[in-house]
Amino acid sequence: MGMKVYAHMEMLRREGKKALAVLVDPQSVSIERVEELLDRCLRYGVDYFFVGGSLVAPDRMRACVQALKGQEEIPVVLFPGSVLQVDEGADALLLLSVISGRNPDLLIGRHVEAAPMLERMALEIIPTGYVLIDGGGTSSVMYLSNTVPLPRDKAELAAYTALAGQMLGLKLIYLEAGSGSAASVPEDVVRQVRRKTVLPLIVGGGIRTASQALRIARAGADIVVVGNLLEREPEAVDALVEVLHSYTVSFES
Ligand code: 1GP
Repeated sequence: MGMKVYAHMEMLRREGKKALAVLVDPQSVSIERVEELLDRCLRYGVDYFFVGGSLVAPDRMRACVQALKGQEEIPVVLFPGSVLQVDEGADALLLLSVISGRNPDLLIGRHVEAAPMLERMALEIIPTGYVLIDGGGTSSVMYLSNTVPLPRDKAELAAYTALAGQMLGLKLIYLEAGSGSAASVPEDVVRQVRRKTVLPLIVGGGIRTASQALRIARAGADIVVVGNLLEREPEAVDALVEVLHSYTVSFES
């Protein structure tokens, strides 16, 4: 892909197209497995690789990014669970601010710590408003971020949180129910965030079927993310790509 990652995301948004990102957690998959999954994702036409996790050692991060960068078709985007997960070999970095929470470290503290390192890297930096929505149960991200997710039935709160992020100059909104969550982000939350903001919108956590992905896309997500599904049932990813790529109606959102 010759285009910068964010320009590509904006283009999707403008044209009403939908995309699938697969999240690879370098701590939970071996390099041999990453290579196997990479082949599969190329065949299926996956749009982005997101790489990161709650707890990832830097050497595993590096090896995984290197393996995924063995091709040039699918951009590799860092989705870091910590400053230790920043790797120069990727194409872009989602610089996450957990705007659903009130932990100053995740709103500005870690960003300051990372700034001298990021300054020297050629990574494309995409400032991202990360909004945690209750997915049922305690997710790793909830525990590690030391924040309380937004309640599932408070779509308006999520919408104004995202709007405030947009007003602050963030470039992307990421609605997260948590990896492996029992329930994905409710469609009403996606819909209201979509209506209130103009930014590209990513939704992930607990998505397991093509029909679920389609409903979330129809509610206004531009990019749907799956992690567990790729690891546990990789052949199912094909149907998600298919359903999202054949989505054509652009003005429902
Ligand atoms: C990405 O955390 C998600 O936002 C991935 O969640 O592993 O449940 O697909 P799953």
